[in-house]
Order: sequence, then structure tokens, then C-alpha cells
Amino acid sequence: MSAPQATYLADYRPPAYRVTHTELAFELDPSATRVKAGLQLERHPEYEAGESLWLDGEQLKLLSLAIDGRVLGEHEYQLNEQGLSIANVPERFLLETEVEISPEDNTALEGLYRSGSMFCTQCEAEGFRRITFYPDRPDVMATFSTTVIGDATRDPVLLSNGNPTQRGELADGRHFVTWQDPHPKPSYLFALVAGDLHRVEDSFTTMSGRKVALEIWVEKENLGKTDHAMVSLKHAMRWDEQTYGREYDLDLFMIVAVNDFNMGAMENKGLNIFNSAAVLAHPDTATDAAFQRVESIVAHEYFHNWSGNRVTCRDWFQLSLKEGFTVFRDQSFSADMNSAAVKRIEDVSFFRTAQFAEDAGPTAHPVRPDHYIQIGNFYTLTIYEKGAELVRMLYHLAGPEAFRQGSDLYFARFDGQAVTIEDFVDCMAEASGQDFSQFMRWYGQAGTPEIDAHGEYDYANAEYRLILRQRTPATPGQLDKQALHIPIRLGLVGSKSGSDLPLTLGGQSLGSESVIHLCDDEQTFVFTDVHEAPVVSLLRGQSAPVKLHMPYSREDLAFLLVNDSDDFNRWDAGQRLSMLALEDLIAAHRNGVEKVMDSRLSDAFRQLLEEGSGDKAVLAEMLTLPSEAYIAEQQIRVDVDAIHAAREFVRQSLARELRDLWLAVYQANQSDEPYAPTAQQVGQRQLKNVALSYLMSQPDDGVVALAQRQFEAAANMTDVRHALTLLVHGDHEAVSAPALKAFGHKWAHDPLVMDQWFNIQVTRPQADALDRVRFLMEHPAFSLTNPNKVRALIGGFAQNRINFHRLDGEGYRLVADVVIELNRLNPEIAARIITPLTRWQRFDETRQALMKAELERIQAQPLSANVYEVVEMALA
Ligand code: B3K
Ligand code: ZN
Repeated sequence: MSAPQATYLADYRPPAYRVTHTELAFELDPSATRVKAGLQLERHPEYEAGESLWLDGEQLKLLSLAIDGRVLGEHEYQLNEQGLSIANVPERFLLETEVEISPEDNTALEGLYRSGSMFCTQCEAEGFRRITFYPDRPDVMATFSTTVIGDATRDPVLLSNGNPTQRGELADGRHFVTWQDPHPKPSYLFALVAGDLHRVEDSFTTMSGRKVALEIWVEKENLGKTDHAMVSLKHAMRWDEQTYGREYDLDLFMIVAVNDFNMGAMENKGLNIFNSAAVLAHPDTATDAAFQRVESIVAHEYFHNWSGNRVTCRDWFQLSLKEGFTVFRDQSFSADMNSAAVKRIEDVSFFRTAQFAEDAGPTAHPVRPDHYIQIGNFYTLTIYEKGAELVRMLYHLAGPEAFRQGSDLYFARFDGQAVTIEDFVDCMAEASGQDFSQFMRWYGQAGTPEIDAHGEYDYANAEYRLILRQRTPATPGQLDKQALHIPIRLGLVGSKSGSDLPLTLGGQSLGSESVIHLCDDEQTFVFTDVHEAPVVSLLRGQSAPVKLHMPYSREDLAFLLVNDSDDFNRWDAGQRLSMLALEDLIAAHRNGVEKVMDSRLSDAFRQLLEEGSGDKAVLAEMLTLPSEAYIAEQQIRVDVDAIHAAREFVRQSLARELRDLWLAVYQANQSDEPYAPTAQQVGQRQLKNVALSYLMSQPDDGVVALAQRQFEAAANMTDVRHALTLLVHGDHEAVSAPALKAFGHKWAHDPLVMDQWFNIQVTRPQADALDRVRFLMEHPAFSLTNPNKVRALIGGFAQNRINFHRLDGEGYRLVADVVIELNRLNPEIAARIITPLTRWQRFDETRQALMKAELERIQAQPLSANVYEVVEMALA
């Protein structure tokens, strides 16, 4: 096998031929689907006559090929594994092809495939080339007309993009529907779904008074689980009108739920296809977190209709143009629908853990990479989450009004076009009158910038000097980094008054909170007229995706935890205070010294519990310790065992010392209100369950009985699952074994609940977790071809830090075995499941050697381009 080739941003050239219109006809059959395509092609003015035509095509059986009605002989074109080239083509012509494909053999879940008895598609990024020969690149935008022919009994429902214009019966029990999509789109937004589906209908009246039909299509047994997605969709449609002035543009918007799906969902024009886990929700089967995920993903895909579909990417290097912007949009939407502070805390703790780790590892890449082997590997946290942080910084730099003007300009200027990240940022610069040229470096430079901060208060002159230094660590292929434009939102909190002091900088009054701009390697900011010793509250709301090093004392942190006017920074102060205590305990564990709990941390927690707080969800977040993964991210050399031991020690100390308070909180937050996923209810459940977690880390019979009662009596999955998890993750076999069994029995028919059942078992800290994974892989509800199952069981296990990192290497071996198996079946999922192994350099020598050996074992196999690329990067 020859090594897969890289594609470079610098090599971009416009397509030689554009498609102005595409006519498709599918004759569906599980093993032999026929696809006829008619493409109206036209030479791009930049190219000379005689330029040959290239069409992408993979795993297609070519049956016929004609130009302007004339069938081409075999010598008139060249066919290889990647596609088809034709040398002498006219300036404008009709190309007709017919191919055969086999959906049932498609386990990669890209192109046209089967999920259960349905036919469905996934074309982003390069799946359309597995359906027909086509210039499968986002800068080729065409109108589509699609006729789907299926068996009337097997496929009563036949869907594609746009509006249905014709339907009818055919001979042999077949029928057809023709769909017209009037909006020019790239091939990656094409979709087709067929099967025995049932619809839930609603409608939405747009701001200009047009009535849009809304349909959610599911398999019959899921008909009761669509309400939340429908409500979320209508909220998202209204929000996009109010916030961005964007109105929906077809008469019909459809969502389909599919069980086998590589990602969360896909924004195909007018026909979004969803992983069933990202659209179905019912209080009995889905947790609060799942409800919130449905709301945000439904919104995300809907928002793509403008940020991605109407205005799309010129090439896949610009992926963050649509993803970063759309994540920012869905985050803002969720913040408006729920508690904004909690949403920010959740998003930041996620990206500080997972995206920072990616940016510090061997697969680190810029938000706009300059090369890739498999674009499917670049749907990453960096493209999505860091990309969203860059848009968030632009939003704050421009200010809300100019940002809105910039986005209006962007949508108006580039509607129907495929554009670049510069085009977007230029609109923001134009609308705000600001210069974002230095800011653009964020898109080209990988790695998380680190800021070393230091403050001095000069009492005599009433001055506070803040010294900031920035550095971005070297990343693979990028050794030297340039200074970035880093906006830092801050306040000075009076150490006596506990309130924000007025800020004066360079003689200018800035109010009680401001943003300073760190653009050089080092800068000093002198605040004058500071008449009280301040504690600086830096990087409020995580105003930039950076690591901030500030030598806060524990007293300062305890002070900010109580007094900061910014909820996010109160939470962050608590996290920092916990980290200081944890670092001491990690050192003690390593040195074999007795562990002593930091009383300042217990006091801070006691104060939080006694005072309560307006927002229960914020309080719950403040009472939650940094995760083991986050703690690991703060260490140069990760000590898996010491981290686990230290964190457990803190949890148990807090449980013991504050037992009565936890119990009081647990009892005060019971409720018999009917379930609703409102911010208020979610916060209350979260707080109650945090209290139960602490109680269960120092359990007695009474506490175990509480958890057992919650498991048995709760009327919603959030509480049931939480109680079951605590029972299974503790040593309460006598209670947990029957509970687990009863749960598995009760929900055996529901794949999404069984995923949770798998996940709970393989994330338990006990040493038998690995045996359970092996055992559960044989369970009838498990399947290696279903990505949700693989994520729940194998992905879940890889998050189980102490067991995945077992010193006998068996955890690594198990994951590598699965990668090798999945490499054949589903390369995209294989390349994702391998991620934890790629972080080998962060661990001790023994673990490094074990992880590396597994990567080398994978490398020695015949590999898909996806897995090949990741393994090469990891071992480079
Ligand atoms: N745009 C899709 C990504 C699908 C890519 C799969 N290889 C999901 C989303 O971001 O909305
Ligand atoms: Zn997206």
C-alpha cells in the first residue's frame, strides 16, 4: 500500500468546471442501488479550453458515461480508485453517469448506507463521492433535483433536500418521489433518507409571515420522544431571527433520527439527519444533560442553514469558518435559553480539559490547518471549540452592535458563495472599524498561549501595576510563535470593600470592568487612583482561550470565590483553590507523606453551602472539584494514581467534614414537580446530586439507602442514572448488582438507555472495569458497527483513567484491539477512539512504553488513511 498523500491549503485552485445543476435518480436496493446523475457543467473562466475534467468517485461501479447524449468509450476517460478524468470536454455540457453501489456493505457510514432497515446518507466532508462521480468539493455549488425510487412496502417514506414536487406509483410495487432544492449547495449537503418512518408535525411562522412545515421523522417506537427537539427547533428559529435577523428559506424543514451515525448530526439542506442520541429525549430515558445536548445540537444544525449552507466554505481548510461560528451561535443560544453563567462554566471546563489537551499533544493543529491527509480527522475540538472562542473574542472586540452589522454584511455579501475565514473577519473589521490583522494569527498558530501575570500594589501612589507576558509553546511543525492579540477582561476587587473598584488606565476612566489588550510579548498596565489594595480578577468569563498563571495566594482565591462580581471568575477562583490543595496532596502521595486536608478549602466549601447562592446550578458547579482529566492537564508529567488518590482524599474529607450540610442540601432540594428541563429544575437536581455524590464517598447504611431509594423512586432518568452510578461506582455490590440487573432488564428494548447502562459499568473505578468491558462486548445489545455503542463502552472505558492506564497495559491493549478491528469497519470512528493513546508522551516511562508499543502494533497493520494519519502524527 502506498502512503496516503497530504493536501495543502497553499495548493488551492478554483474548480476547473462548475456544476450549475444536478439531476439525480436513485433506484434503492440494499446491495445494488443504481444512481443516475446528470450534471450541467461549465468551464471556469480562469481555465483554458482543453482543461480536463476531474470527478471524484470512490467504491463506485461505473455502468455508463455519456457527454451531451454520446456514450463514451473506455479509451475516452481514465478511471482509478479516487475518481475519473476526461480529457476533451466542451466548454458547457451535460455529463450523464450511472453507477451501482452497495449500501448494506457500507460500514464506514459515509455515503449511502443502511441503518437498521433505513437507507440514509452522510456526505460531509467527502462522502458524496461514494454515491456518484462528482466534483466533490465545497466550492462547487449547484441546484439539485433528486428522484428517489424505492419499494413501497420497505421504503414507504422517501426524503431528500428541498421541497417534494412529484410523487407516483411504479410497476413491481415500487414508488417514487422527486425533490427540488432551489438553493445552490455543495455536494456535502446532499441527503437522502428512505424507510418505514413516522412523522411528528408542527409549523413555524417566520418573521416575514411565511408558514414553514416542521417534521421530525423517527421509527415508530420513538414517536413519543420528539417533543423536546421540536420545541428546541422552534426556539432556535425564533432566536436566529431575533439575534441575527436570519429567516428560514424553504417551506419545509425536516429532521430524521438515525441509530447508526458517526457524529452528533448533519445540517443537510432542509433535511437534517441526526444521531438518535442527539434528537430523542424523554424524561424517563434521557438525563438533563441529554436534554440540553438535544437543544444545542438541534439549534446548531439549524443555524448552519445560514452559517455553512447559504454561505459555505471555499475549501475544507476553512472548516472553522462554519463550525467555529456555528458553535459560537449555539452556545449563545443555549446561554439565552438557560443559565448563561452555567453554560459558560460548562463550555470552558470542557475546552480547558479536552481542547487544551489536544493543543498540547502530537495532533495539535491550528484552527485553520495548512495541510491534512484525511479531512475526516479534522472535525476536532480545535476547529469547533477553539474556533468558537476566536469568534467569541471577535464578538467582544467588535461589540454586539458591530458584530451584528458584520454578520449582516457577511451574509449579504457572500450569500450563495463558498468563502474563506478572511472574508468573515474582514466583514467584522469593516463593520467595527478595527484592525484584526494581528488577530488573524490565532487562526494559523497552534498551541494554547500561556500568560504569566504578576501584580503590584503601590499604596503610596495609589497605583496597581499589572505585568503580563505571553508565550505560545512550540507545536509539531511550528517551533516559533508570534505574539497574539489577547483580550483580557478584568476587574480590581477592593480587598476591604469586596466590590469592583473604578478603573483608570492611562488617565482614562473605564468603569468598574474593562478589557485590556495584550499584543506584545510583555506589557505593563498601570491603573491609577486605586485607593484600596485590590485583588485582581483576571480573564473574566475566560475572555481568551489561554492558560493564565497568576500567583494568587489561597486567601486571595477564597476572597474572590466569595466576592468576585463575575460568577464565572468566582467559580474559577474555587477551581484554582482546589487545584492548590490538590497539588499539595499529589506531592504528598508521591512522597509517601501523610495527606492533610487544606482547611481553607473546607472552609470555603462550608461558606458556600451555608450561604447558598441564587443560582443552584452555579453553586453545584462551584462545589464540583476539577475532574481528574483537568488536573492531569495541569501537570507536565501526569501521575494517574496520585491524581486519583488526591482527588478522592479531598472528596472524602469534604464529605466527612461537611456531612450535615450535604445532607441538608440533599433533603432541601427534593421535589415532586413534574419533570421539565428548565434551568431552575436542572440546577436543583444538579445541586441535590452533587450533595449525594459527596455523601456516597463516605457512605454509611443510611446514605446507601438514600441512593437506593432515589434509584427506585425517582421519576426521571437524571436522578435514576445518578443514583445507579453512585451505587455501581461504590462498593455496594449487594445493592448495586440487583439494581444494575433490573435497569438492564427494564430498558433492554431501548438502545439509548442501554448505552448509559454500558457506560456506567465501564467507568467504575474498581479493578474489574476492564473485565466488564470484555464481558459487555459480547452482550447482545453491543455492536462494533454502531458508533454510539463503541463510544459508550470503549470510549467510556478510555475515560476511566485509573483502569485505562492500568500498569499491566491491558487497558491500552483492549483499546488498540478495537482500533484495529474498527479500522476495517469504520475508519472515522477508529481514528477517534485512538485519541487517548496518542497522548502517551504525558505519562511516566512505563506507561509511555506500553502506549507506544500499542501505537506501533496498530501502525504495523494495513491502515485506512484516517488511522494512518493519526498514528503517524502520534509517533512522529
Ligand atoms: N457538519 C457536521 C460534521 C460532519 C462531519 C463528519 N465527517 C456536524 C456539525 O458540525 O454540525
Ligand atoms: Zn456544525
